[in-house]
Amino acid sequence: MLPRHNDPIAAIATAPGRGAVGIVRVSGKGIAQLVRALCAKDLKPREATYLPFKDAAGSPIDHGLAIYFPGPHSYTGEDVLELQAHGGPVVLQLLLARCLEAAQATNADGKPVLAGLRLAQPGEFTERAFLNDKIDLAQAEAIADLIDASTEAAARSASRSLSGAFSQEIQVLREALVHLRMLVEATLDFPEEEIDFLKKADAFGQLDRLQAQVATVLGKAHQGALLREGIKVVIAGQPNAGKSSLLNALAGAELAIVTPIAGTTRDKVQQTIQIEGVPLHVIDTAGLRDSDDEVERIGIARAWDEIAAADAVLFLHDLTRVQQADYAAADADIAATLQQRLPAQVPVIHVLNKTDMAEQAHQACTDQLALSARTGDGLDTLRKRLLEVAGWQSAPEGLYLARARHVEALQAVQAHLEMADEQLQAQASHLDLLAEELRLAQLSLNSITGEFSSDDLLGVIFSSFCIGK
Ligand SMILES: Nc1nc2c(ncn2[C@@H]2O[C@H](COP(=O)(O)OP(=O)(O)O)[C@@H](O)[C@H]2O)c(=O)[nH]1
Ligand SMILES: [Mg+2]
Repeated sequence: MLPRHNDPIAAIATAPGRGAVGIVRVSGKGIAQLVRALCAKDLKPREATYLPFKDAAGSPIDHGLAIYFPGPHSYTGEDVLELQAHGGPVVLQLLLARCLEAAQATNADGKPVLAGLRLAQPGEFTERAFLNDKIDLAQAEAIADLIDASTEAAARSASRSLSGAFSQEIQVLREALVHLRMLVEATLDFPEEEIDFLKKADAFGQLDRLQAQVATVLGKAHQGALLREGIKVVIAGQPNAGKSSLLNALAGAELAIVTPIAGTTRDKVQQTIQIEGVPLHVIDTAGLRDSDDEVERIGIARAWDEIAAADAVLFLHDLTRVQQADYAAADADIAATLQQRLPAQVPVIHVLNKTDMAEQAHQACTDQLALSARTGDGLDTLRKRLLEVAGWQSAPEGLYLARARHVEALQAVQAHLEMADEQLQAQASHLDLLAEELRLAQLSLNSITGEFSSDDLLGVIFSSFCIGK
């Protein structure tokens, strides 16, 4: 464990700015003396006590509630003190400074009241909770995800992950995997009987069932990751096709400027909308055409950058102009470039806009959608299509929030189990290779809940938290 994990830490736990209440939090091993120095009395564990928070000279900074949670029954698993004061930035800064100062002061035996108390890094309280086995890594991530949740569905699923629903499923997979590994490792010690022994012990069936279970969990994790991260949808097309109008219609607000003048949109405009709780980051771009205007050209280059990073592209066509030869030719050029620049798995949805102006009702073919950004006709079909493209299967009950990291780890587990399966099915099975694949599968599985995680990974995860959490 890094030495910094032993220091006592302090931080303002509430959001910066003004609020009715603000909280300063201290965590460390053996902070009872600091509690006494700050509160001028011993506090009953986990009970709120109303008292003055005094500065070194004895005059009150504020009055408020102090709560002492002796470890291990606390958020971090260490001793924790929470001071609830009025939520002004200056009051809280003074209170925080007072904690640091009181910790440095020496007591009767000439030692500091609480040696080494320092300001906490972002996420450090939660990191301690993880290191002290109060929660596993997937739950720690769920705390940040709950705080960051942008939709109700995301918040509810994060809360389910936090209470351990996701970790529980990983645990079930791990037990099945460990069982199979024990079987294979035992067989390694008795090479004569090898494969017959494994057959009798139903190793084939166990591996099959495990693969099916992993596939189910992966499916759910994928949905959970979608809820957390959403997908990036870029609207592209020629000038005046109605791209900005479509963004506005989807967002239900006038975000992008709409005019009949070609080349109005020069820089990208982005808005996150939600459909059934799934966040979609929709990006309106400059119309694609050859332009002599320097600013517009930069806008068009940016549009192509956005398109290259999209999860899905809405390619807009203006129904009032599709019959014109030069318009159709320019659309064909864009389509060709799209095909060149986009990875094969990124879907392009062709959207025929301005149905309200089209002379005859337009029959869209299967890979096309017809709508009117002006009247809103056909928008619902587009929304459904976007959810399909995102891979959203309308929320199964009990969904938990997951991260791309979890999905990748489960995919790695799946790949190792497939290789293990190949070894098992092979004419001349190499049991040592089989054992190795199962071991690697378990390492990947463990990385989700943090049974095995490098300090680097922990650094990345916890540094994205807010300070005081
Ligand atoms: N009739 C009709 N006009 C539309 C529709 N969508 C956009 N327009 C008009 O087409 C013009 C260009 O729209 P805009 O959204 O700025 O196109 P962009 O250049 O692709 O962003 C504006 O005059 C819009 O009012 C539609 O669905 N029906
Ligand atoms: Mg525009």
